[in-house]
Formats: sequence, C-alpha cells, structure tokens
Amino acid sequence: MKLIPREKDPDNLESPRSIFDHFLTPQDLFYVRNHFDTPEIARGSWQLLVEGEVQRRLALTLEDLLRMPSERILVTLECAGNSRALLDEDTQGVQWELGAVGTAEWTGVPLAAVLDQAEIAPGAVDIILEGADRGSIEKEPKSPGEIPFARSLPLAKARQRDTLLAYQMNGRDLPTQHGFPLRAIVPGWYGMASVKWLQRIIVSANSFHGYFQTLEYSHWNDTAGIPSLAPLSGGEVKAEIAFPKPGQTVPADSVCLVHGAAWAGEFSVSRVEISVDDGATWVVAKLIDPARPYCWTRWQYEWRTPDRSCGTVLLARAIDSEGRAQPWSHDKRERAYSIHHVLPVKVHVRT
Ligand SMILES: Nc1nc2c(c(=O)[nH]1)N[C@H]1C(S)=C(S)[C@@H](COP(=O)(O)O)O[C@H]1N2
Ligand SMILES: [Mo]
Repeated sequence: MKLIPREKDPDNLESPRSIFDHFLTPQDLFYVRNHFDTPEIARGSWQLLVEGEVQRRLALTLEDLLRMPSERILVTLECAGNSRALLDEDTQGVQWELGAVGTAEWTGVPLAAVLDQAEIAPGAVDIILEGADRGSIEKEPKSPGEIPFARSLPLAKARQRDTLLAYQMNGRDLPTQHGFPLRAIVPGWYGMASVKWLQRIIVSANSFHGYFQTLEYSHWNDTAGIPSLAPLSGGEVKAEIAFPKPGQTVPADSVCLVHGAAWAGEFSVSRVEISVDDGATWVVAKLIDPARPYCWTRWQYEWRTPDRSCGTVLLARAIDSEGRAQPWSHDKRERAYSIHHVLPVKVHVRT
C-alpha cells in the first residue's frame, strides 16, 4: 500500500511525501477522502439527473457527456482538513499531516454547458451537487438518518468556465475511489466542493444548508461584527516543506536540498520565502513549476548547512498573486479547517 491509511470504513488515505517529486500526482498516490462507503456504479446504467429550477430536466448518460466539447485543466485539490494533525490542539476529524493534497489534469465538460442545456430559471441561486454515496453519521453532530454527500455552489462559481464535470484524471478514466464515472472539479476551492460520483444536480431557488456545508466544512465569518457560519469555499495560500522531515538529521557543512510545494486556491503563488534559522533571516526559494492559478508550484532551496552540530527550525512562507501571505498562527474562526499558517520543521545538524 503506497498510501498512508488515516481512517478505515470508509477509507481515508494520505499521500506519501514522494508526491512532491512530481508535478502531476499519479492516480495511485493521490489522497482519498471519503465520508461514506464507495458506491459501486455501473457505467451502462449510470445517469446524471439535472432538475429543480430548470426549463428542461435532463438525464444524461456518460456518452451524452462525452459527445459535448471538453476542457482540460490542471488543478490542485487540497482537503480543507489537511495538516490538522499539526495543530496545537486536539481536534476531531481525520488527522491528516501534509498529504491530503495532490495535483492532476482533469478532463470534462464545463458545468455551465450542462446548466445551459437545462435552461436554468431566473430565480436560481444555488447549484446542489449530489454524490451517489450515502450513509448515516452516528457521531455528534448526527445526521437525520441517511444522507448523501452533497455540496452546493453559488451560481457564479457554477457558471465559471473552469468548473468542470470531470470524467478523466491524468488522461485516464476516473478511478472508482476518485469518483467514477463523473465528479465535479471546482478549481481553487477546498476539496469538499469537488463532489465525486455525481448523480444529481439540483438547481435551487434557495441557498442550500446541507450537512457538509454547515455542521462540517464551514467556518466563522463576520456579519456586522457577529460571527456567522458560512460554507468553506476558496483555498488559502500555503507552502509545505516536504523535505527535510521534522526531527530529521542532516549532515553539517553540506548542501541540503530543502523542497516542497506551495499553492494559493484560486490564485497563483508569486513567491516562497525560506528561513533556516527559525525566522531570523529569510531567502527566496526557486520556483520549479510555472506559477498558475489553481495549481501548486514546487519550490526548492539549496541550504548550506552550518559547520557544527546544532538544532534549527526551518520555515517556508508563501505569498500569492493577490499579495496574501501565510499567517503565523491558525485562526480559530476557521475551526479545524483551512490550516495554512507557517509550519515549523525542527531538524538536527550533525558533523
Ligand atoms: N461524493 C463524495 N464526494 C466527495 C467526498 C465524499 O466523501 N463523497 N469527499 C470530498 C472531500 S472532503 C475531498 S477533500 C475530495 C477528495 O477527493 P479525492 O478523494 O479524489 O482525493 O472529495 C470531495 N468529494
Ligand atoms: Mo476534504
């Protein structure tokens, strides 16, 4: 097993650090985040229903979708709970370290093209995406019996040309665990928006308040100074140090290649700064991949290590095309999600 199991029944599997050696994450190394058992879907009988506030209800087969003009897009998916295990406090939820993230090239049909075919009514505000997986959540807060995994997108994001109904990942059919035969790809948003095993799209005249955007995957916003829960959406700017690992010993007086990746949700990474002395001084890392919106950029820095044995702390801080920089600490309003503050990596230098 190349993936690291974090939870069983259903499987939640983390990617190993070797994913940072490639720009595109191979299918069998791509992290898996499931809330319910994986549904078995037969290609032949599967249909995508489009209903609700539409002039024309649709039932599309995979062949119908394959006949429509397709788009390809590079997108990094990061689970909103990635790095939760590195928070100071104990938290509920899957204890991800660095590897609930990966990058793939996705092929599919713009969601907008399907919505156009269905002719959405003027009063539509929310597009609900429903997966074929379902179950009952027995831990608090409990669900009211069986519920499907479902998330909604505001009309503007649903209509963006880059929001896809994807049937391919890295040029091959979607693997079962990544949503075969069809999943949403919502570029720049945390992974929970990219609903797998899509079976129904409901165009709604009201904003949706389903389990996975209220009780889970929500954060505190301010409305006139009053905290108010809102669904998580776009991703934050973040850099991860893949190597060296925390606690690792590196040789003194030699060149240590510090490397990792950085990403910035809907924006692109403009700079990654590195400190090898716990924040006293900073240098700019070299970006290995072109900076693109929605996508990670791998970076590296050749560190000339001290000539004596010592301990030190490595830090990486990314800044994006909007000028957003990683914060120094986790904001409690984000609950146990959107963990993107600067994460220290303690290492030992030995002669
Ligand atoms: N139907 C369905 N879609 C889903 C989920 C799920 O449990 N069921 N998990 C979501 C979450 S939280 C994430 S982070 C991504 C993970 O996608 P992956 O398993 O292909 O990496 O899928 C999202 N889509
Ligand atoms: Mo997630």
